[in-house]
Amino acid sequence: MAYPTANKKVIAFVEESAKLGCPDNVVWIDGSSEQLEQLRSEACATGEMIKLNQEKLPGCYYHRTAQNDVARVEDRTFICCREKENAGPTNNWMDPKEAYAMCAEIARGKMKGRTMYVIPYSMGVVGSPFSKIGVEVTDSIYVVLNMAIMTRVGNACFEQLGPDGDFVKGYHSKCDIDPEKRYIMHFPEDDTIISVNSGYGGNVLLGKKCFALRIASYLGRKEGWMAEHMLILGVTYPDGRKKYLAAAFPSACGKTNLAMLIPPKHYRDLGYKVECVGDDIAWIRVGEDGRLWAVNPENGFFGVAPGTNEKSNPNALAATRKNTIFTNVALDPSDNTVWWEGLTKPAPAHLIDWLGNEWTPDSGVKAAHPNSRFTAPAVGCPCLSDAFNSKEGVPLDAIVFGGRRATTTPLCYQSRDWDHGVFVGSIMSSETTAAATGATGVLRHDPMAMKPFCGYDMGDYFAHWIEMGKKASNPPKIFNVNWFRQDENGEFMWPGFGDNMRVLDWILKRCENAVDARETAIGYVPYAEDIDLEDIDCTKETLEKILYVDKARWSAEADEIASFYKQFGDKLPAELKESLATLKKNCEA
Ligand code: GTP
Ligand code: SPV
Ligand code: MN
Repeated sequence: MAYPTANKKVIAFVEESAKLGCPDNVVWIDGSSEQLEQLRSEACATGEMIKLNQEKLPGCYYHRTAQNDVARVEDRTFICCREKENAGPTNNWMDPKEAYAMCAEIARGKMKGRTMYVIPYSMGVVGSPFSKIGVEVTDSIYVVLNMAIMTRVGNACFEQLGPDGDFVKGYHSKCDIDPEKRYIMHFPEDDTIISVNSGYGGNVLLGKKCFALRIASYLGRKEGWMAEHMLILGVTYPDGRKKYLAAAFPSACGKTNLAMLIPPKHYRDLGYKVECVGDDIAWIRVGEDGRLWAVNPENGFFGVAPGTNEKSNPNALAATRKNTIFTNVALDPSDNTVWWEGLTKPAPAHLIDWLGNEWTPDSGVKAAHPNSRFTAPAVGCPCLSDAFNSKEGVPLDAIVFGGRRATTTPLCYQSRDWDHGVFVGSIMSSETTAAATGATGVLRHDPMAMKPFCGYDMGDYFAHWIEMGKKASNPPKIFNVNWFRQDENGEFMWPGFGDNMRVLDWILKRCENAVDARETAIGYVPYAEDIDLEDIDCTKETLEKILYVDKARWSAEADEIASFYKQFGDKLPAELKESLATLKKNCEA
């Protein structure tokens, strides 16, 4: 057959993949709207997707995954490098030979009766020196349509690749959606990903977590840049100045919401504006000016649906009103639209839940799965930054870490310097969420929000962060935030969402030395009077409580960190050991 590329490595990969999966047909995705429209009709004909109300939700579709396949499977996700040691203590590891053989056995012949689609895609603007090309083969139309939203798909990627360019190979097969044979395997030394027996987001949209974080973090260390689980946002000041920050929060801990925040009214009236560059992933490198520059390699948002509404995140909601795929939310049969918990109050009287069952507010179960998602094109987001398509990205003034902590971690604090900032990122803990399978609400260490996504030894990753700080002559300032402090009744003490602007404001003022701070055992903490409280549902007393640094708690935290750090052995950078010793000492002083 005639191929849309002369790249022999691509052709060999596709031929090999077809030999393994034995599909009835092979279809090359060219990125044209005709071809995608054809696939949408096909998916609707088989029931794989449902076309929603095209007047209210033009271009929108609905999909349900299998009941056992609703989130990332961290226990079945592996880094398959030749030396076990290089995967580090926080990753699952399998010998690559063994992993290839196991996957081949599982996937062999499983595309029989199906079509194999070949998706050429670019992570980052096609043609940018910082972008990278991937080719994913898949037996799922749902994956093709999602990839066409989340990445830049089409023949332009082959042009970019040329006759002998290298790319990241991704093999995805739904196989039988057998949870016992579900594996998400990464071969960083071979630029290869294999995903079998799943049809859910992060497990199968291989450009996202698998490539843009796990493989890319490995490449970044080799090539001197960073791939991070971070949103990127820009703040425009009344005088027209623009500042950018990137923030790493674990899955379902507020990245999409912060990236698209709408400032409180009095900020808007003054002319403040927040713009979204990215909501999940940042690729960061040192610019010629010695600053860190960030691009968002994605082209869409794979966002958490529950809790998204006109008040919490109108920008995300607006993005989902057109050309969006909804996964595992509820259907409203009265007008063929979608619903999820928190969208409207009260809930509609009758729905079809994410499992396909009749649902009423008295059903006693959630109508939408807690990890139900929307896949929305970035261009649909009203606050999308002009810098979204910029090849060089944006220069970072601040990096912000943050987790879901009911206690201990204050609303905000600043690290003393870059190395201490790396320490602050490395000691992140957060309560688990529905974004991954397993229990939710369990506190666990999640350094830089990368525990599930670092493609190599986390100790080496910390060292790479320290190294990047040395390479950048003018690196961003590093902060930590916590929107999730709870009172005795388990209620959130900080209103969050748009009001987080007040904390961003303090952070950016700190970056220009425009506001003072209190030096504490853990770093610089805001004085309560420096956090804007105009028109907010939070008293100064509450603010003081969530800014308080409890030395006894932090002393216990330091002991906990020491035992977490043990597993990294010699790989733990001396700078982090020192910061830990300082923390312990400060807490005892
Ligand atoms: P992933 O897409 O999984 O990486 O998640 P994310 O980090 O983008 O999280 P997202 O913004 O989708 O928010 C996840 C959940 O946190 C939602 O239920 C939000 O309602 C909630 N949330 C986000 N921001 C805040 C906040 O400032 N305060 C509180 N209390 N909840 C928040
Ligand atoms: C996350 O879990 O951090 C996500 C969703 O962004 S997924 O693509 O499934 O990983
Ligand atoms: Mn994420």
